[in-house]
Amino acid sequence: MTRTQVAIVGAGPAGLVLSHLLARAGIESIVLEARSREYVERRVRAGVLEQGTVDLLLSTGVGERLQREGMVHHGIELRFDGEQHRIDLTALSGGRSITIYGQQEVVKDLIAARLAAGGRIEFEAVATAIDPEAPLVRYDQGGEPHELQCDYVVGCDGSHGVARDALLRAGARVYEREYPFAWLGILAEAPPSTEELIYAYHDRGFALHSMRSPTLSRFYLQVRPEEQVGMWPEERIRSELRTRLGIPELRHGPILELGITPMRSMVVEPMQRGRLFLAGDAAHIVPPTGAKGLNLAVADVRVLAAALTEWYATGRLDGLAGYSESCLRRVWRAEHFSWWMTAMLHRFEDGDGFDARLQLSQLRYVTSSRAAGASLAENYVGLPDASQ
Ligand code: RFL
Ligand code: PHB
Repeated sequence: MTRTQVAIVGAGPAGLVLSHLLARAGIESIVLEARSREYVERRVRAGVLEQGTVDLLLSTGVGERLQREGMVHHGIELRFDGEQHRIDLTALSGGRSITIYGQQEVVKDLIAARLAAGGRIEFEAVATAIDPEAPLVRYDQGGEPHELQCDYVVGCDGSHGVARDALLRAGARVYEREYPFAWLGILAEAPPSTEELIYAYHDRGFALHSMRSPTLSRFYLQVRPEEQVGMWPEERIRSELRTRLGIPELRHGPILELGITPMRSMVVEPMQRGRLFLAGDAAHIVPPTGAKGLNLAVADVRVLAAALTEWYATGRLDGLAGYSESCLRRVWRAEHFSWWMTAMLHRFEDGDGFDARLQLSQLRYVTSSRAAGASLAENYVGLPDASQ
């Protein structure tokens, strides 16, 4: 049996940023992570960091490599019906921008910083049960059962972890939607064929051209949810990307990673009961079209770290009591934006073409009206708290 102040389940961006912020405030935590360090450092996921996320990492001393290697982008491109349009994010959002820097790089930087500061992350430690009353976390590591006692438990273990179920058993409820498609994610050793991200609406389905570095391209293709990666040989992927993105001369190279992700929306309300809190994907999932998931995870733990710091310093509970309400405003704004981007850019089963005509009309509107473009831009770069 071990004891700490805050038990954190999950070493993704939510758990690691929380542990980092708490340590800076002098609060002790232990992070339990089901997978190995190598596995979490290699897991390819998100790539778009909002300015607020970047600012937090920089101002708390874990942004040195991010500042050196991250690619600052001031716009994105929308392609549809043979047309190309740039959304000038910076001009339309009052000077904000996004940074392209792989999620696994953020995770690597945070793990290195925590371990260098003497922080404790237990890898290959699988949480099996959470008692929100005690509170404590039971976990298995090295074939042995263990118990971690604490003042608070924070579930940062994603939507398939144990914390969400513990909160639902304690009376929280879940709101969910599934979409009738998935994304095939492709990481290729090829220089990007574009300077800025391209979101393409096409008769054959949505496609996205993103990147990780000057030599690594990241692509996504809309596929049916039941499809398997084996149905996508390299030549089929390349041909589909060329067609949907409208780039006949698309640069290609060896495919390093391939995976299929179903698309869904999910919110748990409230995000807290007693001494158990949820943060990040454990509490909410957005379809990745709005690039919001990682940014929401960081926004949650920023609020939680401030509330826990207040509690340990003064014994005041206001911050902790307001955690869920404060996070859910941002979460539902991001849920709406992600659903809206998804609905605008993907092909749906659409008998007479009514939906497609609505989508094209919406795309023409956001690319020709300054007001509509500004709405997309300010949501994409991240809204200030006062607007949510
Ligand atoms: P994570 O990163 O899933 O971390 C959860 C951790 O918990 C561990 N775990 C457990 N540990 C101990 N015991 C258990 N019982 C456990 N069960 C699970 C897991 O091993 C894992 O290490 O959640 P977190 O920290 O909340 O972070 C959320 C983000 O990872 C997620 O929202 C983003 O990746 C979503 N996302 C994107 N977000 C963005 O902001 N911008 C993007 O451009 C973006 N693109 C994406 C994405 C997600 C994608 N996929 C694969 C879902 C693109 C894709 C394709
Ligand atoms: C990515 O680079 O992985 C990425 C970019 C934009 C999105 C989703 C994912 O909307």
